[in-house]
Amino acid sequence: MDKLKIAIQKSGRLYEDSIKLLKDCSIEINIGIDKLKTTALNFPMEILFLRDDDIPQYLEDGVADIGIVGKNVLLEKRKKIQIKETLGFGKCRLSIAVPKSLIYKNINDLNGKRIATSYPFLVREFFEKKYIKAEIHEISGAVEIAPGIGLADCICDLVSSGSTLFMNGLKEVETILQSEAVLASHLHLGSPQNIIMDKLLFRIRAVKKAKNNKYILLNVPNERLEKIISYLPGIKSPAILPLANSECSSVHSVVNENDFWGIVENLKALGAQDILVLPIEKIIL
Ligand code: PRT
Ligand code: ZN
Repeated sequence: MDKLKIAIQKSGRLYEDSIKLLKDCSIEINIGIDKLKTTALNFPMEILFLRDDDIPQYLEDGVADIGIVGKNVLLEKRKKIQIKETLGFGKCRLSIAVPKSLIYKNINDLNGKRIATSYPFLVREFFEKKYIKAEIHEISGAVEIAPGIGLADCICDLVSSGSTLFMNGLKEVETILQSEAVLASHLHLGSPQNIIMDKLLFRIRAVKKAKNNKYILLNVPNERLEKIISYLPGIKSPAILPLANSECSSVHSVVNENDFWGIVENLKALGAQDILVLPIEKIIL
């Protein structure tokens, strides 16, 4: 039977979320002890566990059909592969940081500096666009210690909370790239693999949409119904159900996470009562 081969990180920051994404898509997997590869129990999929840096090459070669990898790795490696979907986890930014004591006015202050990074291609591309001439030193790990040991004047590395920079006496001055995990694919998938990938993408989009939305139920005095409904989006429009108490109705709707608190405050101010908020597992439109 034809299977779709998906490459995910063997261990590290993207591992847990990648496994959870498959689980949220109702794909069951048994992870063996050696954790090199495994087969999904209820979906035509084989899972390969790899180092994240190797995933773009495997995708270009077609050893894996699709893979989950940080956009930062994917763009740095410059392989011929295609991004199919952003996944909303593994969020970080690739930034330039300088010692706190350095007075930094603008990007021209980087001219003539030595910069340590594991992302030489992206840094070079950024500097070329900004007409900055700097010396790029490629190093593979612990980039943040480079200025402290005299290896470089500044660094370019991934940042999420900023605490690593802070602990190493550095400050973030320029952001080169906003990154998150993406699902990428080989450029020339066979027809069965394409069909399976589309099925997976359909599930991933339903899961992503559900994560960004909440199901909301509220009781509304009938005389306020019209006004309150004007504040509620819903997928098509809110549902209204009569209550045993004929003076009130129950209103059901779906609200985007980003607008949620603003909408709830308005509803409350307009007289909505007993507001219940529930997570949504999947949204299929
Ligand atoms: O073993 P393998 O090669 O597979 O893994 P790895 O060690 O190369 O990568 P890993 O697991 O550290 O990261 C995998 C991916 O997670 C990255 O390619 C990014 O897409 C994403 N990601 C998200 C991050 C971070 N956030 C992150 N904060 N990757 C690394 N960091 C590091 C950063 O390099 C720095 O050392 O965390 C430190 C900064 O974190 P803060 O919170 O102190 O700012
Ligand atoms: Zn890596």
